[in-house]
Amino acid sequence: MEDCLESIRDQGIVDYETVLVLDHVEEDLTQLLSDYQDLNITTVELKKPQRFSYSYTMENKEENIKLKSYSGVAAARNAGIDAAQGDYVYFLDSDDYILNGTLTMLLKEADEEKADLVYGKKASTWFRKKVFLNELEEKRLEELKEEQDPNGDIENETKITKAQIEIQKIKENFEENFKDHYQSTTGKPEAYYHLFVSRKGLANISVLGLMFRRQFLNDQNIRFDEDFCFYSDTTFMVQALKRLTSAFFVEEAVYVKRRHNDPIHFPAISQSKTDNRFDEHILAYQKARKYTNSNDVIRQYLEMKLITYFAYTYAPRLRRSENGIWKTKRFQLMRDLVKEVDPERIKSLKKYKKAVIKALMQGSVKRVTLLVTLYLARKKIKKIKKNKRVFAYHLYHKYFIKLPIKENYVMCESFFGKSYSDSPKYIYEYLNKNHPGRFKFVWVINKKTDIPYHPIKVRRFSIRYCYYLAVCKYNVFNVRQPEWVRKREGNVFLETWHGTPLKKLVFDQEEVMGASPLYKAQFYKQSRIWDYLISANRFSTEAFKSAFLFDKEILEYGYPRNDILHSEHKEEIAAKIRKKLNIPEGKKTILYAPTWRDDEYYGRGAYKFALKLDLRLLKKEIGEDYVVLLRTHYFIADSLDVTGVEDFAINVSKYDDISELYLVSDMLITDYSSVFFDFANLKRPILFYTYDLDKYRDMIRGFYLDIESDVPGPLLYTNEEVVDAIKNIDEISAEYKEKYDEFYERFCSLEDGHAAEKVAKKVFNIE
Ligand code: C2G
Repeated sequence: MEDCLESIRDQGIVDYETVLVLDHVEEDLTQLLSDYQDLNITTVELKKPQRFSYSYTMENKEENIKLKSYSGVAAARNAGIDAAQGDYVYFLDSDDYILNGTLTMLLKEADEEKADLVYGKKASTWFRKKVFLNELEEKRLEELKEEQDPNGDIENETKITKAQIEIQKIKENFEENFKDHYQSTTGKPEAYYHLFVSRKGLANISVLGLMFRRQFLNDQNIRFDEDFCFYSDTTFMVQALKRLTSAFFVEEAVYVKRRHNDPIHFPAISQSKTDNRFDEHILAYQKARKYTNSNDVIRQYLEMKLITYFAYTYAPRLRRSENGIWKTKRFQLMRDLVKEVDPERIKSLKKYKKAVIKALMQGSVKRVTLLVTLYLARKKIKKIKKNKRVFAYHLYHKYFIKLPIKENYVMCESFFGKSYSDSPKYIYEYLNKNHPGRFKFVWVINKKTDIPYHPIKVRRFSIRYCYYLAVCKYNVFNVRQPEWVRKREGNVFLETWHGTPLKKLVFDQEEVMGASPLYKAQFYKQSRIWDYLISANRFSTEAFKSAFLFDKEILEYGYPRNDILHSEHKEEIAAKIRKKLNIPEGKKTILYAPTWRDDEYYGRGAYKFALKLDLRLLKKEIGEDYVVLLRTHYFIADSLDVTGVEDFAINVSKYDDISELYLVSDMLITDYSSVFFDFANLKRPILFYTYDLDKYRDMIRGFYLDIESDVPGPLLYTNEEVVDAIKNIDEISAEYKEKYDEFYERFCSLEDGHAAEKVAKKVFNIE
């Protein structure tokens, strides 16, 4: 809401009013209203009943309409129009905002042209204003670079042509049907295209980003239909588009629609779940159609939208549906509606669409089902050809999941099959060492790796992987399972997770800047199958509860992966690893292990990383005494370049188990990675190279701790500071001694080298 109000303030316009419509707001708004006094706010309160009734059905329409009058988005907007006193009305939802200059530009155009409607562009984002503007600026700079590139592509031109062709078609239709009227409809075909034709489905037809002349809405008596929850803009826009005499598009005026990344706590209206969306959709279609006549271009496009809806949304649903209503009442209703469609329109359809609509008109549920089955099968085959994994998923769902569960089979996976490492490794080794033969193991591993105790090895997403995923009783993993994994009766899913969190996780993150904006919704679904979750300390337990909305058993036992750091053989193990890595005798070792940046990626799971540590400088300054082990996060796709400093920097990014690397490291440098919580078990010095702290903390993630006061080492911002700190490491250790001890007590004191044992006993039912 602050982004919204501030974006109004930043417009720099003087003569305006803000009508704030309160739809049963329970919070006290006194402070907010006083903070934004300069916005000339008038508040309008909607009265009872409390909420929009979602129980609307075609059957008992009358009764429901009475129930839900004066609440919901349609009622709110109507109340806003009624209360408004200015010349123009602009609708702004409280979770959205507008870019600077938007209202000024729209107003100028409206005044100059005496227009009924002026409208701008609609941008869509997952982010709050600060982040969005920052992104926009970065994009602009990127585009500037491209413009200067003589090989830059000319793709945009073809896009414009497509829109122009459509607009031309609409113009011709206008000329044909409304010759006399056409002179006075400046900008109307363009508005038809932008605001109606090009909007996918009826739900995307919207008044956001549009500025109407208030007199026009009042003269024509155009209001939002309060029967609707999801589709109230459809009939409004059909009426407005038909009746307006002029419309103007201002490209630079931008309305920013903020998408909701957390449908669990803050669903957008479009994300709310209801069974009745079909009824609303159809009613919106019917009502909108009533406002058009047979030769109307809008009717033409409305009918096309109905046909598309039937072919690609309704028919697949009909096929899957076990609910009689889809095959009887609703099917009949669709049939009646399609029968009214101009036959010429149906003649012009292509293959699948034409066939399926004909089958509908004949009233044959069977034939529609057959056609859609064939259509979907063709689509699936195409998908399989493109991506073999789809076949494996298909087998999983269709066959493997129906096979009996293998009671003593355990599937283990670490970091998406990228390595043999982390807590799953240590639980696996504990079980094999102490209960040989009791379980059979399957390891998910995507590369050639030696794994002791001869497990079955499978590649992630292969057919064998899908098979074992379906039949293994136990599943031990440290990140997430794919969204399509089902929990079967008898399955036990142990999520070990992979670190004590400094950076905020999932539902505690305000923004989701990673490659998958639907992360929160996906995470929620994926984490519902977990039975147990491991935590290394009380702090993590609390964080996981709120971040994962996890309410099952949390095993606060310490991390199995840290057992090795408390092993009595750790010196011998370290000596072996030093040899394996060719660390020169007599040199001390620094491990540099930074985390990933959510906003810099090539695609899902493939993130960019630019090394900001100046290896040449480090080599020059400390190369006599030290070597550096460079270790990127498992998400990083870029490989590090150590040319010229090979004798000083060893790239250990492909080394499987970071816990082993801790053992050979005299010092850790990290940034915001959870690695320091684990490394602290060794009580060795830790430095934080936080060159992008402000951006990372304030824009990208947010932290659970105050990094400036709670971590056991100094924050360093430049290479020179890093060099300096390494040279003075003894003084730093002394300076941080007390803080380190407190830190250890808080985060590491549960670790006693027996976490794997405790977890195994609990989860695998071993006495
Ligand atoms: N890791 C690694 N090398 C790095 C960074 C991380 O091997 N350079 C491994 C460590 O085991 C680490 C784990 O990946 O504990 C998780 O890495 P983080 O950098 O903490 O990032 P993320 O994967 O986002 O994990 O609650 C855990 C974290 O806060 C989230």
